[in-house]
Amino acid sequence: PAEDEARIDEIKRLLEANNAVLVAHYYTDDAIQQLAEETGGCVADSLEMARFGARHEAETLVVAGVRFMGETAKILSPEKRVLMPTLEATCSLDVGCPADEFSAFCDAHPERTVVVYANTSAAVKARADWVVTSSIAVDVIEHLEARGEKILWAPDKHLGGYIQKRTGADMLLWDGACIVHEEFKAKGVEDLKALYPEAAVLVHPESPASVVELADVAGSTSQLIKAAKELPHDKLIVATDRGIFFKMQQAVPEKTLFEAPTAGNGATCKSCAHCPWMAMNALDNLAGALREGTGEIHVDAELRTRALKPLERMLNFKR
Ligand code: CIZ
Ligand code: SF4
Repeated sequence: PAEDEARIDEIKRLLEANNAVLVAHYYTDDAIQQLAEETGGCVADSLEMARFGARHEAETLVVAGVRFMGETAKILSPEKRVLMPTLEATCSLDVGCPADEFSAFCDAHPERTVVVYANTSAAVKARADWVVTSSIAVDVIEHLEARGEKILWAPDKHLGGYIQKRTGADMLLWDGACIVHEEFKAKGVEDLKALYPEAAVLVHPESPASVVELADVAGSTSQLIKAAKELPHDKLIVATDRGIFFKMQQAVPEKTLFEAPTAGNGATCKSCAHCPWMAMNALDNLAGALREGTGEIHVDAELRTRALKPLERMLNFKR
């Protein structure tokens, strides 16, 4: 629509005028991902978003995603201004892991190495020995397991259980879940697979174990896009936020992508398989943030120093 065109032009002008770069997550709207691509920004998972933002020489980072992604950017680049289209965009994993309760849980298990998923607040990261994203989690836990360490893992129990199975590590799990991935149903995937037996099943391990078990490939968003390219299959059933279809379809224009069902009867619904918080990022509030400097992320200096350590461990980790 013409309205969107005008907004897009305005955002392009504002990015330039502010020496700003747009960093967008795979789960944001197509229009935002496309804008990030067209303006020299990046579209990525949270690990690559963090790396890109930290390396880029722009004075302002505009992070289209959810709150923890903006916080991570600020922790890694305190000298940069970090803006988000909205500060209301949170994550059920972050909300379900309050820092005080989490800290008490850690205190009760002092012998365990604390590994937290990136989808957490700065305060929770500050209590951790390691931060990991889903693209690096298995490698880091394998490394810690080989050193004989016992793990305390938070907050995603499905991802934690998956890593535990993959690595055999001794992991104590916090009871959190992603409201988007938790809705995928094994029965729905099986029914769809019965219709398209030649299709491969790609699953993000924030999904329940019963769904991950049906996967030809389980992995992070970036790993699933890579798998879409490498697998010989022409049809792919994909269990992760449908926002990923923008980049995945670009990567495999000739393949047919199916959204994994969030109901046992094979039906999908409009609000399922799409994160309501990612969906809060829009052209309007993105333009507004740049125009008015709203949605700026601040992280307390002392908290930042503590949260930086486990984040840097992740960024410096080599297999
Ligand atoms: O589900 C999420 O929020 C993901 C996949 C984040 C990430 O690591 O990119
Ligand atoms: Fe959090 Fe799930 Fe949304 Fe990702 S998709 S931001 S894990 S609620």
